[in-house]
Amino acid sequence: MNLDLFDHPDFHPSWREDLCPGAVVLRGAALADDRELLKAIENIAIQVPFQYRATPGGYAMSVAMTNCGDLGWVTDSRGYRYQSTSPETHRLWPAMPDIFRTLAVHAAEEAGFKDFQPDACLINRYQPGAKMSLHQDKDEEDFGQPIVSISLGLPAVFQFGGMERSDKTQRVNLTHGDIVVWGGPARLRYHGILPLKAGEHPLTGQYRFNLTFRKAV
Ligand SMILES: O=C(O)CCC(=O)C(=O)O
Repeated sequence: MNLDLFDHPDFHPSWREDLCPGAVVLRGAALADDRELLKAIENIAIQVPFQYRATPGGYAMSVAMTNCGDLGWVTDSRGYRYQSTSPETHRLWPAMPDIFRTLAVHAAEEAGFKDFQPDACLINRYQPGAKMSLHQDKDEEDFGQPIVSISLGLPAVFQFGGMERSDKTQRVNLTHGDIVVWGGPARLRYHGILPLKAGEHPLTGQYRFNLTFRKAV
């Protein structure tokens, strides 16, 4: 690993909140990079526009998605999966920008997960009313690697539950620049996002963006 590439002097979460063993919110940890992250999202979306996908059961998702990195997460009638190309353009996903990888690796390390090697970054775009139902991230091969999730734009309520869908959930308010990391004993916890409330953010307008980093293979 090239350490220079991963050096990030501005990485200063303002404080950390532990959700449970293996899960932490690093408040404000992406703030110093917010404009660069948003510019990179815009660039990626020009190459591979956001899409509203359908679950294998045929339900339309309210969150629009695109990807960058070696692999992208997609869903359709054939199931949930990672693939190296966009189903729409049939071309490789755009490369993961260095700033994405650097931030994700730093956040994982700060949360206690050394050597995070993300090969997939799902970019979620929420408009008012969009939500993500409680789910587990289990399409990856190695649950030893954590999940790093960056919030930008409008605030959202993150639901963080247990190992069963029916377990009680914590409600965590996520605002612009927050990073959530979960792995180890928390890696398979259910999580989701409640319907986004309308608002206006100075950098993203009526949207919330989320970057979710994972090692898929
Ligand atoms: O938008 C978020 O903060 C969570 C996204 C998420 O849970 C996912 O992409 O699996």
